[in-house]
Amino acid sequence: MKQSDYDVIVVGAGFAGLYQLYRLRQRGFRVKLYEAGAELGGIWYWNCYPGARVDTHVPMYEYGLEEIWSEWNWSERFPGWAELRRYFNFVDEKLDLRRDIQFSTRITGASFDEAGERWQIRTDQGETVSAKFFVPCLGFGTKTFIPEINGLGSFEGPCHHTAQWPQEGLSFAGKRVAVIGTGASGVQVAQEAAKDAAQLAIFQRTPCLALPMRQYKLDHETQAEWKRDYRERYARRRSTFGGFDFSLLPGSPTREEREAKYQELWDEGAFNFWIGTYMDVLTDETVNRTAYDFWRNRTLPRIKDPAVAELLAPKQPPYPFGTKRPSLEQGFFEIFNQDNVNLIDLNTDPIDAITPRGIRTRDQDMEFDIIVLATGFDAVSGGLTSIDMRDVNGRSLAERWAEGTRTYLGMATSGFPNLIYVYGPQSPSGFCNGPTCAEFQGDWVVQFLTDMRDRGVSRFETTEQAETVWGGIVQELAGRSLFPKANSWYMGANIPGKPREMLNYPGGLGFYLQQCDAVRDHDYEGFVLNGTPSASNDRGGGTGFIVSDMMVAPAAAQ
Ligand code: N01
Repeated sequence: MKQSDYDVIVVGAGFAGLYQLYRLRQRGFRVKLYEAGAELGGIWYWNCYPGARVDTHVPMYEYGLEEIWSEWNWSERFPGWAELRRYFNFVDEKLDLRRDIQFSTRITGASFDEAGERWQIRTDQGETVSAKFFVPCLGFGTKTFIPEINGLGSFEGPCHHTAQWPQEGLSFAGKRVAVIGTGASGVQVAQEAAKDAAQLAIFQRTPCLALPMRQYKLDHETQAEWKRDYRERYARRRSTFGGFDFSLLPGSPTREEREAKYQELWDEGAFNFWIGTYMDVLTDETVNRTAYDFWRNRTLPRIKDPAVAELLAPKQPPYPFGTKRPSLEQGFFEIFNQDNVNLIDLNTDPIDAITPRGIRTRDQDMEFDIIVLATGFDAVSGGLTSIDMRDVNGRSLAERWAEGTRTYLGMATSGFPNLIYVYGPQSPSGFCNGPTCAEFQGDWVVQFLTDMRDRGVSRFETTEQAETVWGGIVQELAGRSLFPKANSWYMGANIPGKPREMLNYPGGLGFYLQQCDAVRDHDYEGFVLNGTPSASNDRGGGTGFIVSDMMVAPAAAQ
């Protein structure tokens, strides 16, 4: 067994982890990053299924670091996974990251050694490494979800979850393909399979209210022109709801104004129609219905068979529009007009079993060559709880969160000193563009760790009281929105037995960062440093927070 010591162990070579490595190294920390995949990219290493592409428009889904963007150009408005991998390699070339990364190594467990005030961190390679600070940057989709379906292991052909796709690829050409699940992954993989599969069966439980992506090619001249505004666009991300260069709109427009705005957002494509719309769409069910009807009226004419159209775009909304994350589609609804594609409604014809040759539902016995499980993730918290991480009393994080997630600022948990995570539960995570959070939340973490070191703090820990206050704010904000009305991964509702709770801070990135900065400005209120509560904790340990009005009224920051 090898033993190595670092100032900081970072986990995950996606946007957040690489940013931590880069910035912490600049501050003089001795950092090592561990990555389970064999290459850079995080989610883009694992999700290499046909059709996988980002659904955030250029130039939002990249670092706002001028040394990177000034020299990098994309080929499309929504780049595919292979181009994203090339981007990560370019970032590595520029920032010289690899020398401090150990690939193909999964962190399996960690415990805090009170005497030495260090984390002891175990890997699946039999190593134990020690670090003063432990910074998991796991993203929201580290832990895949595969439902328990009778006979799943008995299928004789290839059967893969979208996030565990074979690195060498798998062609659908001429094959009989089943896709289970119609979230963002299912929509993308189905669009691709429809092109050349002999037969494609799409198993749908809940319709996906997918929006037109409006993809287009990009040339260098266009991007050179755009780059004149990149500094402002990147700075603007900080004050928006989702970390994009647009945000939710305030106000109560007239019916005509609303329709005109919907049309404008619709034509723009990307996520504009979702989180560039009026805020009241996400808080008022009557208003929400106008957005749903707008979506349905434009979607129905694209599907020829009225029975299929009713399944894909039902008269009654399956959930309030936007409360499950929409996918951005490229001809998704048209594939159902093709002879090689059929839709199976799992509500009326549920899966009975997976068989060696295919899938048996209540009414049909179908043969397939390939089964695709596009069934999503134990999102946001599942990555953290799947590490056997122990608190100072020996209890695992999974046990501690069995009844519900408890965090302070979505970054720290009591009983886990010197642990701070990026893009975690109760931070904007699932509502926020990944690279934006990686940088802005990431900068806060880097400053926090730097302050701890420079102040000689060898042990920091948050308090149960601060967690209670923060968790209350997150759930209170969620209660003002329509998000709790959907069985989404935002609510933990896609995983059987997982507590139903809002897993992401729904007040918007702008407000979130204001809260974090206020905590820093109040001597890290809500933390205990070297055994001494922050001088501000007598304000109540976090009770001084402003409650974001992002979901109820126009935010000043907009
Ligand atoms: O997962 P999902 P995803 N039997 O949880 C169905 C990001 N992403 O991988 O809706 C049958 O959204 C489930 O049905 P239901 C993005 O943030 C981004 O697609 O629960 N079906 C649903 O249809 C996204 O939101 C991109 O009723 C079952 C599907 O499986 C997030 O990842 C691309 C089932 C799961 O959908 C997750 O998306 C891809 C069962 N037992 C993903 N269990 C980009 O473009 C679940 N389902 C950047």
